[in-house]
Amino acid sequence: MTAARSSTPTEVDAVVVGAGFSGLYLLWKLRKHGYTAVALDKGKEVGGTWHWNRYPGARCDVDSHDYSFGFDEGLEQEWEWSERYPSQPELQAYLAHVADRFDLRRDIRLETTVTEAHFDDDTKKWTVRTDAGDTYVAKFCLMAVGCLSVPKDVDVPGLENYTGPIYRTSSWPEEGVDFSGLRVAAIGTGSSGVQAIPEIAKQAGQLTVLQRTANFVIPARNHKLDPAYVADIKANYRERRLLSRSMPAGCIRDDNPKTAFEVSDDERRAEFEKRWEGGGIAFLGAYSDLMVDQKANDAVSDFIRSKIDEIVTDPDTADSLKPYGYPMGAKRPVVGTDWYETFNRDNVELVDLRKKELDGFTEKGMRLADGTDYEFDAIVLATGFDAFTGAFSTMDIRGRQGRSLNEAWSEGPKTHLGLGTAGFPNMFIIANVGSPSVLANMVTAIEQHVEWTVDTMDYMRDQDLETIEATAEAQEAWVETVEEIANMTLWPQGESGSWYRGANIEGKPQIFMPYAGGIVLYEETWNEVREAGFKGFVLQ
Ligand code: N01
Repeated sequence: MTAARSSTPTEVDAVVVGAGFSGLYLLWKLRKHGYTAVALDKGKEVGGTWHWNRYPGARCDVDSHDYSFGFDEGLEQEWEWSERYPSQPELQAYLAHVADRFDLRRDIRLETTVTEAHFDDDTKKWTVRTDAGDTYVAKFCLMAVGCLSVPKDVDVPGLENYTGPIYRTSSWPEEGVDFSGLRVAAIGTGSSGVQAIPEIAKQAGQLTVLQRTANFVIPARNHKLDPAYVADIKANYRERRLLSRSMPAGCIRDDNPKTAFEVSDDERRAEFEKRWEGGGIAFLGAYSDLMVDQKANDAVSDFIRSKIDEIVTDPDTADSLKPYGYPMGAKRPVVGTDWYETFNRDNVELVDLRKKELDGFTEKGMRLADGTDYEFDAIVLATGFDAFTGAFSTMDIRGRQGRSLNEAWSEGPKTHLGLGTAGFPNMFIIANVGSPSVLANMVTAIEQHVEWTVDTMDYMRDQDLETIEATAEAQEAWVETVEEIANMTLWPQGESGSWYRGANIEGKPQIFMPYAGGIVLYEETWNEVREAGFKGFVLQ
């Protein structure tokens, strides 16, 4: 607990919780529209997810020029992305540059964790308190908290017995870690583990990878950007942004309109090969039915398994690395560099926890159920997040009549369009549960929400309205819509426990949280709601 900074409440129009992509854009937009605002963030620097997840190899898997703000032409033109996919240091530098360039820092309080946000039924205002002892009073409470900001508790048996250093990808030491010559264990083979493990393997003396569920890993094929390519993008940036907004994924992807079985086996294989060579998430656009038709999904899954056989020299290891039991894409597809190749290294061992049970961690390492002992000099955890709702549940958020959000969401998070929730007036949620968020280019999804939020605030100001609040009926209907759309796809399937539906956290209510209809349909829905006088919201 930090010492109290001020006891007198500061009154602003809006409190923004978070200073990552959403928080920064909100601050910029709010200021431009004449609102006073403050953004509160627990990090030492702006950047949100890109501040915390600074493990070796951390990188986005959306093209740099699309995973960036489109609100200012000067910013677009002056910023130089150096690689196809932006690395964490480059993204962190970009977001710091945005904060400086637009003088946003004067309204940002870093190393400040929001502990509570309470709505007052009489004043119709939110009181937001922080661990720094500050109190803010605001008409609007804007949740720019990110979908993956609370690391998942580690449920590895006996980890507390281990006395060596434990590093988490989600809060990597700023000074980095030197693994040279060390015996290292890595747990977790999702996007974070798949990026960190090949980098750690290059340094460590011996690396033991503990894998529970194998993932479908597509090669990234990251590379330096050609100046002529960049010049072309910059010359036509507006068109590119508009095109991105017209694509369901919120970024430009060469999606094939054909279905997987309307072509010959040879043509299908050639398409998969071409996309495997091209790298990245565009692989998912090989056929339009990969995420809706099990047979099409089996075809692409078999293709990836055949690639694993081609790359990994030891057949047992190859077998362990092959994912089964869920459709490709039902868990967030993973994009990696040298992931499968890493298991051909002499200093890397894969322990398949499906075949070799872990008895538990010991003071110096771990013991498998067959009695094999391992000693490690360090353990790396890449074990995921309490996604979407995690950041909300760490704060004491209370709406009308002091009702807590945790209680309101005890059966799972319910929102109308992902923007607001019944009983919590003037609390807007940015690109999180109930909206395209993680199933689209996050930056495009954030831009949509920030624009709609501030437009709504403008409307309320013009009409002299005090509150906006989702109705319980509208949010029940929206939760159903989100579920129905997800059920048209293969996303909700699979025994793998995806964080999309909270299945990676024991006891968490399982509902499919992101909206799977894409940003275009989503925008159409918002436009209809808006034109019908904010249907499903009560304004007064
Ligand atoms: O987390 P995850 P992540 N024993 O939940 C394993 C984004 N992201 O941080 O599948 C053993 O995906 C768990 O195993 P299992 C992206 O959206 C993007 O890697 O539960 N293993 C799994 O392998 C991504 O989806 C980028 O069986 C245990 C892993 O830990 C999201 O963040 C980069 C375990 C967790 O994987 C989250 O990715 C990084 C246990 N007790 C992240 N508990 C890019 O843009 C958990 N696991 C490229």
